[in-house]
Amino acid sequence: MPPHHRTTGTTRVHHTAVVPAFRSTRHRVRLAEAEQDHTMRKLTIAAVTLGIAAFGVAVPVTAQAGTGCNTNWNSHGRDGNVRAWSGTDCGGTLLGVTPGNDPNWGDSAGPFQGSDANSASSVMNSGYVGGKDVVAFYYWTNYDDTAYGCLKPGELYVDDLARNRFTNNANMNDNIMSHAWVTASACAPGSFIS
Ligand SMILES: [Ca+2]
Ligand SMILES: [Ca+2]
Repeated sequence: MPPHHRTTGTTRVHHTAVVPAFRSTRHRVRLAEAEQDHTMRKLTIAAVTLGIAAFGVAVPVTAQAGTGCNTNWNSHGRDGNVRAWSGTDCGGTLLGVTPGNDPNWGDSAGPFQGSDANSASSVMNSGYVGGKDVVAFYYWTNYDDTAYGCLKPGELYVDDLARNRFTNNANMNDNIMSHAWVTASACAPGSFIS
């Protein structure tokens, strides 16, 4: 028997006083339940939102590990080469692939030619580790060391060169004219790109 029926003997006034109080309690319980449901929904929504936010954040954070460069890396792994692309995230045109050097990305010889100069927006170092395993990218031709940026093999790749500057402070995007394999010790502190 519901508790409000255990009012036998009490006055009508008391009874009517108890019932609204009881209803009120039930109502509060329902409200509390509804509130809990609502809270749960909000938590669920918050979790979903957080998930989306985390995903959204994860992309830029691992943008250095962009999907294009990541996919390209996985297709060959460490194969002894340096690569450069006209677009960001190892996209656009693959300008060149080589285990060697090229003193002029704008001439008609070697792995990089013609319009390859001043065009690269992403680069990859999948060279073998040890010795001259760092790729120095130069602002000028002929490995002019007044302006360069060094990419370590452990960095794997730079998916957007616009984040980096040569040692002369020029932005590296669409500005590389030559490259050479060098030792890490040949690169100045602060010249490493990522
Ligand atoms: Ca470009
Ligand atoms: Ca060349």
